[in-house]
This record gives sequence, structure tokens and C-alpha cells, in this order.
Amino acid sequence: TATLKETLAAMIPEQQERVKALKKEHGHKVIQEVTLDQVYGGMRGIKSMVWEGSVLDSEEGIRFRGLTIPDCQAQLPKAPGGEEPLPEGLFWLLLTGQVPSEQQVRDLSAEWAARADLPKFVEELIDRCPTTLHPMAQFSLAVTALEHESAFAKAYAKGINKKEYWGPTFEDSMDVIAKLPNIAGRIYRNIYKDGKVAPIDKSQDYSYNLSNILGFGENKDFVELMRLYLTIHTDHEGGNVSAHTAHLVGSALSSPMLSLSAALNGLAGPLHGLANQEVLRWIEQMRDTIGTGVSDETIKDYLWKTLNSGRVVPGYGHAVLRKTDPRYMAQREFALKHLPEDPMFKLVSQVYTIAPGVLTEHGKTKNPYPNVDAHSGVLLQYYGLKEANYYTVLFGVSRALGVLPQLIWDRALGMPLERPKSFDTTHWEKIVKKL
Ligand code: AMX
Repeated sequence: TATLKETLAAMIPEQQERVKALKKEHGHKVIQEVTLDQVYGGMRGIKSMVWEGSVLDSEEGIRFRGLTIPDCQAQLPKAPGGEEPLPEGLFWLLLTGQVPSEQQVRDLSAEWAARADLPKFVEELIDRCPTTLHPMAQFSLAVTALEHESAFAKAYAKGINKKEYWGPTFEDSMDVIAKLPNIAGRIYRNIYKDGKVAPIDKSQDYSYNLSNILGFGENKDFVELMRLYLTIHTDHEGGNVSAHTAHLVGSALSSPMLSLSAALNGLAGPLHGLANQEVLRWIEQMRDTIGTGVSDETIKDYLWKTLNSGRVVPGYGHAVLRKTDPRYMAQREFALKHLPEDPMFKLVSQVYTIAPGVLTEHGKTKNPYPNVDAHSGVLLQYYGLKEANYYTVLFGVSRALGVLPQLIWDRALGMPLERPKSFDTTHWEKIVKKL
């Protein structure tokens, strides 16, 4: 069977032609008007990016190359005896648009395991971080340091032909993804445990190896959770902070390592990926303040207390989505199957029935429904991964599998340096007054 690189290589010329023809025939067409509100409003809704892996519908949620999350759960290969899709399969799908065979996914697991070792200096770098440095900062630092190994940077320095950029970008992406379990695991073991890191088992899949390094390899349900978790957090089209950052930094021909570490820094913000840590803290604080098994009225009061103190309800709202996030639903289904009686899950479920009403009454957020981060922490804490500060690292491992396929396509399609136009407010005043 064809390897991932062979499959991709075979697709590139056709896609290049397709884009060339599209630009030639329609390049001059006006797509939409842009308002000043959008300019001052975080560029919401401005259609200005190409992102091949996924498209987000505000009502339906994410589709990966046309497949919904339940489609992926049904169609992507599983581990032997497993029920959840393997993130290796989603990476293949994002990159090629094709559902891989079981053998192709097994081969990809083996290839990542074979590339997993970290350079010694990166291990030492992580080991020398103070345990008080946030895990996301350590994560981004280690990924930046992998630049030392970048095939793309080396090839560029040697004067590689533009047409060949995608090759070393692919190799770097595979390398950096392969090394993430060792980076993420080492950070976890150093900060919260004994600093000992289990070796990669080359016969096992990516999620097993990550779980095992963290210390949860024996727990089959945790490994299954990791497979689901790493699959659903990969990609959420191009405009979100982490995806857009990877693309933007990559457009300067920075390597996959530098592009990914920049994306991780964006993911580490509380309005983006850090929300999963904030959610668990908020739920725990709620439990400690009001207890479990409380009335809906008590939860409602607690939600108002959060809002009235000028804070957001973490895990609720979204820049694009206007319905409950299907990534939330996938995790809820997992909880209903594996931990239906867990008091924290029950609390999260109860909040789910109450918060949308309260947020609607509050009247600010455009989307009163839960996003992906409203659920993940509760699942992780159930299995004993209770260190909320760490949660965004797992999100980051998954997000690498989403943003790097696009970076490879950016190179294959020769996407240019990204450079939108900006003005100062004086200019904007002049521009809009003339309209
Ligand atoms: N609680 C309280 N107020 C909220 C809110 C929430 N969960 N979500 C949005 N609002 C408020 C905003 O702060 C804003 O208030 P302002 O007018 O006073 O500034 C107003 O509602 C309008 O915001 P919006 O257009 O609905 O959202 P946005 O596109 O600007 O931001 C998001 C989206 C996710 C940052 C926001 O909903 C939020 O802060 N949510 C809580 C944090 C969170 O869960 N983040 C994770 C998102 C998913 C992810 O990226 N991982």
C-alpha cells in the first residue's frame, strides 16, 4: 500500500492545477463587502483564508474533509479492540482527503514511534525548566528548540528549489508530531511526578504511547479517551488563533517547528485553548462552594455570580459556532458510556441544561452553548489526570495534527507571505467618511 508521502505526492500536481485554473478564471471576482465593525471586531466573518482540512459551519459544527465527528468515529480505523478513531487516521484524512486503510494507519503509528526520540539537548532543556513555568510555555520552548533538527531550514539554507519545499516540510511535520508525546510526557512527569519517562513502545499507537508516558498506559479507557481527544481537537478550520498563527508564521517560510510553537503560544491564551484548564478550575470552585447534587436554582445563582463579577463562563460561547459544539457532544457521549455516575460529570451536565438560558438572559454572548473545552477536563480528572494547568498541552498535541497538514499544503501550493493591509484610526476615519 502507498505511504502517506507517496499518496500526497501523487495528489499535489492536480491540486496545483486546480488552484491555478480557479485563480485564472475567477481571480478578479468580489467575494464580499467588509464593514468597519469587522475591521475593529477581530476580523470576524471576513472570508480571506484557504484551509483545506476542515470547514466550520456555525450551526452544524466542524467537518473534517467533509466528514462530521460521528462520520469519523464510524469510518476511521481503530486500534485492535478499540472503539474510538485513531488520530493517525485523522491526520491522514486532513492531509489527503482520503480515509486511510487500517494498514496505512498502523504503518503511520509505526513511523511516528520510530521518529519519537528527542535530541538530548531538548530533554535537558525541558528538565531545566522550573516546575513553576507553565506547561504550555515549556511545551512551546521545546518545540522551538526542535528547530535545530529542521530539514526545511537546512534545505532552505542550501538553496532548495521552491517546487520542492513541501518535501522537507512534510518530513519536519512528521518528526515534530512524532516527538510530541515525549515532550508532553516529559513536561508532565517533571512537573507533577517523578521525572521518569517511559520509553515509546514501537508496536503501539500514538495515543497509547502518550498515555503511557503520562502514566496511564494501563488504563484502556483512558487510552481510548486519548484517541478520541486527540482526534477531535486537531482542526477547527483556519481562522482560529492557533491555526491562523501557524499559517501566518509559516508564510514567512519559518519551519514547521517555529510555526507550530507560535501556534502553541496562541493556544495558551485563556480565550482559546487555555479555557479547558479554566473550566475545570471553575467547576471545582463551584463544587467546593455549593457542593454536588444541588438544585438548578443554586447553579443559576452561581452562574450569575461569575457573570456579575465581570468574568466569562469558561467553556461557553464561540467566535463562529452558534449551537452546541459537536466536540462537546462527542465527549458527552463518551462520559455517558464510561462515567455516567461521576459527580463532576453530573455537575457539568446540569450546568449544560442551565447555562444557555442564563447566558441568553445575560444577553451579551452571541452563542450561549458549550464549546469543546466545557467537557474535556471532567473526563481527564475522572481517570486521575487532575492537573488542570496541564490540559492545554494535550490540546496542543492534537492541534499539531491539524495545523501541520495545512502548512504542508501551503508549501505545495506555493502560498505567499501573508500581509493584510492596516491603517491607523485617522486613516480609517477618512476612509469611512468618504463612503
Ligand atoms: N461568558 C460571558 N460572556 C461572554 C461569553 C461567556 N462564555 N462568551 C462571550 N461573552 C461576551 C464577550 O465577552 C463579549 O462581551 P463584550 O461585548 O463585553 O466584550 C460579548 O459576549 C460578545 O462576544 P461574542 O461575539 O459572543 O464572542 P467572541 O467571538 O468575541 O469570543 C469566545 C468568543 C470563545 C472568546 C468567548 O465566547 C469567550 O470568552 N468564551 C469563554 C472562554 C472560552 O470558552 N474559550 C474557548 C473557546 C474555544 C477554543 O478556542 N478552545
